[in-house]
Amino acid sequence: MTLQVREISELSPEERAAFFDRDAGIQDVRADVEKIVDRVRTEGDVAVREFCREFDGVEVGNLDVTDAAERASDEIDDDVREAIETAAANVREFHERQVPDDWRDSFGVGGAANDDGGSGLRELGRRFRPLERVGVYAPGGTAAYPSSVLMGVVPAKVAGVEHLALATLPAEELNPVTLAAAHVAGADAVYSVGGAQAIGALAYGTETVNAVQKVVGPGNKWVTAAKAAVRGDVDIDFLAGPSEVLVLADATADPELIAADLVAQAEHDPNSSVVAVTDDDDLASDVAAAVETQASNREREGVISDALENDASGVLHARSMSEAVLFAEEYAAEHLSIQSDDDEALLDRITNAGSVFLGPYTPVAAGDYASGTNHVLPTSGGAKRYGGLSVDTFLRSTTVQRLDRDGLGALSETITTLAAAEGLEAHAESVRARFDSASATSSNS
Ligand code: HSO
Ligand code: ZN
Repeated sequence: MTLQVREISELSPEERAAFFDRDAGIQDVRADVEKIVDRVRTEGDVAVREFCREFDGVEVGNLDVTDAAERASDEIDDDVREAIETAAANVREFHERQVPDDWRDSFGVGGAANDDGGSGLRELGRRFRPLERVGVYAPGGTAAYPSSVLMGVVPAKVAGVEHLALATLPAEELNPVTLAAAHVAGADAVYSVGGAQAIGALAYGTETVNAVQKVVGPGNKWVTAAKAAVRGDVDIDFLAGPSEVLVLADATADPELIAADLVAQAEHDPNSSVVAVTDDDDLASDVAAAVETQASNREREGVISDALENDASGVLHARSMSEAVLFAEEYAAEHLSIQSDDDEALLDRITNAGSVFLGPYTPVAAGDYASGTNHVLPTSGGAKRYGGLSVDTFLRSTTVQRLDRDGLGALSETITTLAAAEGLEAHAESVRARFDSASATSSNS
């Protein structure tokens, strides 16, 4: 496998589009997935068991394996348990910083545009309350990701979610490391079910599985299509596709380290995309060469080479760092690594990225596992519109207000004029009533 360095300015419109039109690839399974989800909704556990048998070749015994998760953390190797605990602690610490405080403040009585300094009260605020019931999906088969369990469960528990259910695909045996991660992270229930049927079970509930208000977490295209199918009946985080990374680098960067990060994310999935963009000719060819050498020595060489051959992967040469930044902005990568001795200045010019990694000692794998940031991030250009999993994902906000007589008086004309303009007389009347009725005039509060 040889990696060609390409000039950004010489890419054809189709080649450019291939970089930017990445998607979760769920179209071809959508119709089948809708049928699965529908049968789980109407038939419950029976359908869940049937689909686990049919699609995953697994005979599910007990669907509820919460007890097994409790035991698992005693059964795994000490060093793995300690690594889970360290990672969980760092993820918890970072997400605790995100918990917003409720607040209430007094604003000027006439409104922001018309503050006459009067004495009336216009008190406004916001409060945040956790969702009560959330489901986290974690792949648990051959590609089991205990780290994704931590990334879903820990922030939800930090937000205050009372009942956190984890669904994970049973392979021949449940992955003990995934189960232990669920326990360490604080999951309240663990269900042994994967695939689209797991999402249906979490969304609608079955005899065994409690229905949740929101389903989050990454999965294969069946899982992602199922999240698309239940969206609306329950909330979801977002539709995530295969992992991606874009490295923005200049002549000061180390090509071996860039290549290492590209190969690392390429080992996730044959459809992963990995890109390096630089204004330096020599660095571009050194990165391409280093990727080839490193990729050929890896256990997951097959997956890696498929990902490298993806139309949305490659080493690109830009005529300037400005051109490179524009490309990165359009790409809107899940992970953006900036390798330059002027990285903060480049970061200032970036808006679209799920998670940013600065400097030679900050590999993407640090965020994947243990530094504390979340690794459930927007792929496929989603970073142009939303961010990754955070404490906010598990909260709903409510606004609160109180006006007094003078406060409402200062706003009454604005309200009644707009109400009249909308033809909503009763709205206007509800304001006037405060000043007409005897009870309202008896007090000023
Ligand atoms: N890079 C993946 C997360 C992951 N990496 C899990 C290793 N394990 C998506 O951000
Ligand atoms: Zn990764």
